Amino acid sequence: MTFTQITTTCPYCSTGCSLNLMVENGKVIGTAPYYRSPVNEGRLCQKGTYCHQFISNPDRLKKPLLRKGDIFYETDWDAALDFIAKKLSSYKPDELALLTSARCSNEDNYLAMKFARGVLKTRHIDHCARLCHSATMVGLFLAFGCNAMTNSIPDISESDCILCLGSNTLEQHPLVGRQIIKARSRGAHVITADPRFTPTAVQSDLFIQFYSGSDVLLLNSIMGEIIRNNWHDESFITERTSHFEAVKKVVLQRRYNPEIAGDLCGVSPDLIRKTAEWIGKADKCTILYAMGITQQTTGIDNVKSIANLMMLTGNIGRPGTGVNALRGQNNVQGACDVGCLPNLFPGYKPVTDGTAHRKLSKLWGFPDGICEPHEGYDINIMFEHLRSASPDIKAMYLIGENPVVSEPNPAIIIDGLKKLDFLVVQDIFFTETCQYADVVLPAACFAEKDGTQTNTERRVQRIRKAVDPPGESKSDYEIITALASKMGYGEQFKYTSVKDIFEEMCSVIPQYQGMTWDKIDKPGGVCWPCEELDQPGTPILYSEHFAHPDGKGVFYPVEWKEPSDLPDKNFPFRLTTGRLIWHMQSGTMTRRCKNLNDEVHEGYLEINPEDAKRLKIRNEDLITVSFRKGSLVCKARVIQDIKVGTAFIPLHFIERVTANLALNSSEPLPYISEYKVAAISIKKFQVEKR
Ligand SMILES: Nc1nc2c(c(=O)[nH]1)N[C@H]1C(S)=C(S)[C@@H](COP(=O)(O)OP(=O)(O)OC[C@H]3O[C@@H](n4cnc5c(=O)[nH]c(N)nc54)[C@H](O)[C@@H]3O)O[C@H]1N2
Ligand SMILES: Nc1nc2c(c(=O)[nH]1)N[C@H]1C(S)=C(S)[C@@H](COP(=O)(O)OP(=O)(O)OC[C@H]3O[C@@H](n4cnc5c(=O)[nH]c(N)nc54)[C@H](O)[C@@H]3O)O[C@H]1N2
Ligand code: SF4
Ligand SMILES: [Mo]
Repeated sequence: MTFTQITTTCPYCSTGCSLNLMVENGKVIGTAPYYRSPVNEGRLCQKGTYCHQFISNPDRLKKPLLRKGDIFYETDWDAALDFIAKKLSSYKPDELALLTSARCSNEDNYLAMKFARGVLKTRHIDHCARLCHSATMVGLFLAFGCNAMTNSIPDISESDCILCLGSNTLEQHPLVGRQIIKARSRGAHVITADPRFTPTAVQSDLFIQFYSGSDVLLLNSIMGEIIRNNWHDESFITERTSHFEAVKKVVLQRRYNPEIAGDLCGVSPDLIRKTAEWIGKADKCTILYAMGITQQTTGIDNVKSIANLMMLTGNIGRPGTGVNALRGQNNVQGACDVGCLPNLFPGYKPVTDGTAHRKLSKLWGFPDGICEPHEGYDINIMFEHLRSASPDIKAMYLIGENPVVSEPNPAIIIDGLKKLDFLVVQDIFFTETCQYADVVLPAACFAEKDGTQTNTERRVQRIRKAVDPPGESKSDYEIITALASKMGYGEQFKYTSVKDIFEEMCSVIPQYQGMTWDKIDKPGGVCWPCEELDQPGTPILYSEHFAHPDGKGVFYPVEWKEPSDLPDKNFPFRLTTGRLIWHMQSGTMTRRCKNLNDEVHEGYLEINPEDAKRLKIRNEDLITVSFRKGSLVCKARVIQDIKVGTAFIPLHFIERVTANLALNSSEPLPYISEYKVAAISIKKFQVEKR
């Protein structure tokens, strides 16, 4: 019997906790704490603790599958890759689209990006960051010149005042949540603003239970109060920022007075005043935000407004301060860094930047050049185009994405996937999306490959191979390399190890240029920017200047706009969707972990007892939920924690597919879907009589 422990990074959320995988006779049998990471210091949440259960789940894909009619047949790699190579070579570059995965390593993503732009020569590459933090990418870039989380996870415990706005940190980033508790035990004030009384709200000193979609109203009101009381940081504003006067003018308007704004938000004006006082008087205040802010049609405005508040109070560039936009998936930060975006090359260089285009072309050495220097389609536009009668996208290659469950309108997505002439899906399980593929390729999971991933605080850390992949499955970077070779580009994908890929990747990302394999191999890895070999990395951004050419942060005046799908007489409730601590996204992995699935295994709708009583609905009753565009049936969970007039459905269960039917896409610029506000009606389910 052999027994080993391999240290690696958790495959679920962007917190990036380190853990040990316990390996017995070539099988991962459990996890054990790894104490030397500054991120989690040995602690794990439930998902990390039980991650071994999906690794060895018998449902794992083990062989490539080829569709014939309605049936999939197992095939070998040679036959599958020959077929894919032949098909993909038959399309023009602009007819091809590729989605990479925020669940995969940096090296997987970098190679998939190089494959798309160099081999397929397509501009159409994207991944799920679009559904998640695209509002942050635009909003923080405008305000600060760079869109990353400003401070580090351990740093949060040094704050004197923490505002959790649209982040259920204790459930969705539990080991970031631990830092909130640490700060609070030192005496810090914690404020949570959320329509639901979440586990994060439980850990707070002040809870603002406001209506979803009223964030700008709340933030402007807080800023007005801070300015009226002279709690703003004049020297920071003068020395480090521009355009403050425009914001001052907006937030001092009468409509943002705590009385008026409070009424519209559904909260008492005293709560707004208290929040303003705590933030205004704190020496070090930090804000944590996530999907409650970004997944609205006004997402960019919300983000700009957050940036305004933190610049107004001088809470940028010091320990315990900052705008901490908590990323979602384990490697969504990395997938963006390496350039899996339709408008940006590695290191956030615009694809239209001639110098960046020439540099990449030269380094990669494709004799027939790379993709055109124009922006490609993002994931939403790809699917939008697939709605037309004869779509311009003919073939898609999806790596570790499950759009049938995750995108806002599954009927449209399924219809679009069916219209494709050719679809490849590369996953570790046979997902809802695989059903529409022509070829399904079996990928190795995080425990079966080496590489790096980048967490929410820009920390690049190692993942390490603990066991062999099941059956004939291969790591994503190996599959891409083999396919590139079949398509005649073996030379451009000649790597002897993952370290080779890492080194090439670092050479094209300025923020990673000072990293080496040895440097990131140590506990806690390295936070970017790390531009010089002798530099240790940068946990806190903007300590001296912002990333704009003039070094200044920019204030943007923002007026509150109503959400696009507000309740009315026929649809009187506001529905919001979100997550549970037990499950991850479309649930492909966590629903296969017994200990997690035993806790919650089906979807439901949360409703306040007051509303339930009026509708004569009891806990566990079946109910019909109707949207403007569809309906679904699920159980009711009658619970005090949700605001009267509001309802919540967790997104991890297939029931959500119908829930997503109702949700509106998208504001034009980042094109994000409004997953957080939709008008619904609720009634007790009745079997229709014939
Ligand atoms: N357990 C678990 N953890 C996860 C994930 C998971 O699936 N499961 N997914 C990961 C991913 S990809 C992401 S993006 C993150 C998301 O992390 P979070 O954004 O923290 O998660 P959500 O539950 O989507 O939404 C956060 C909160 O926003 C609130 N909210 C709803 N509407 C509004 C509003 O209008 N304004 C405000 N201010 N708040 C509102 C919701 O009630 C909810 O409590 O989590 C990551 N971590
Ligand atoms: N209603 C509603 N819908 C939402 C949201 C919401 O708040 N409400 N949130 C949105 C957000 S923030 C996000 S990020 C998206 C997420 O959307 P998706 O990215 O589609 O969600 P996941 O379920 O994480 O899908 C990832 C897939 O990767 C696979 N995978 C895991 N590891 C590997 C690997 O190593 N290799 C390969 N090839 N595959 C792997 C998993 O099995 C899974 O099928 O969902 C969005 N959808
Ligand atoms: S907090 Fe996130 S990274 Fe840490 S163990 Fe839980 S799911 Fe994994
Ligand atoms: Mo996300």
